[in-house]
Amino acid sequence: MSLLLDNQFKELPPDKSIDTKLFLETVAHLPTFFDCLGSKVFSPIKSDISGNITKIRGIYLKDPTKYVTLQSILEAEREAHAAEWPKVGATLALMWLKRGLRFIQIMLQSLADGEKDENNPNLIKVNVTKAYEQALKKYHGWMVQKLFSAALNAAPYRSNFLKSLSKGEEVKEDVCLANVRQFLVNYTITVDAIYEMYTDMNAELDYTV
Ligand code: 0SG
Repeated sequence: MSLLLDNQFKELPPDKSIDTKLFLETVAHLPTFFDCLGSKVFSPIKSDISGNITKIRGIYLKDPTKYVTLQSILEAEREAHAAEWPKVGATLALMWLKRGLRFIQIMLQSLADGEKDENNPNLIKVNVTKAYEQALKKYHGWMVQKLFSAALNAAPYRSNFLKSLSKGEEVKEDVCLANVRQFLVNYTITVDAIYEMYTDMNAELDYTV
C-alpha cells in the first residue's frame, strides 16, 4: 500500500468548511513523509511543520466544540486578539503550515505530471525547485533561501523517493504515480480551501523570515 493512500484527506462538504479534528488527524501523518527523504538535513523542516500542527492542536483541544472548523478558530482569534491578529496563535501556525502543504502539493503534482530534467531524469531537483519558487521563496530572506539550496543537494533520487512512498515495496512507477494522483485530489481541494479562507478573511501576511 502507498504511504500517501494510507493517509488520504477526506472529501470536503459543499461549503468547503474544514473539520479541525479530521484535518489534524490527517496532517499528523505528514511529518513521517520526511522519512522518505532519507537525510537528517530535513529535520528542521520536519520540526517546523510538527510545531505548527502541535500549536493548532493545542488550541483546538482547549475547546473542541468552539473550534470545530479551522475557520471558527481564525474567527475566534480575530475577535480575541484584534491588535496582533493574524500574526498570532493557530492563525499564524496554519498560515505557515499551509505553505508547507502547498510545497508538497506542487512537488507531488510536478512528479505526477512527469516533469523531469531530461539530462538527469532520476533527480527531483526540478520538481522541488518549482514547489519552492511557487510556495515558499517569497516568504524567505536570503539566508533561508541559501538553506534551501543546501537542502536541495540532499534531495533523494526520484526512484528512491517513489519507492519509499510505496513503503519500500517494489511498485511499478506508473502505479506509484497513480497513487500520488489519487492522493492529490482531496489534498489539493483542502489546501486550496485553506488558501481561499486566508484570502477571504484577509489573514494572509507576506513578511519574510
Ligand atoms: C525533497 C527536498 C525538499 C527540500 C525542501 C526545502 C524547503 C525549504 C528549506 C528551508 C528551510 C526552512 C526551515 C524553517 C523555516 C521557518 O523559519 C519558516 C517560518 O516558520 C514559522 O515562523 C513557524 O512555522 C511559525 O511557527 S508557529 O507554529 O509557532 O506559528 C512561527 O514561528 C513563524 C515566525 O513567527 S513570527 O516571527 O511571524 O511571529 N517556515 C517555513 O518556511 C515553512 C517551511 C516548510 C517546508 C516544507 C517542505 C516540505 C518538503 C516535503 C518533501 C517531501
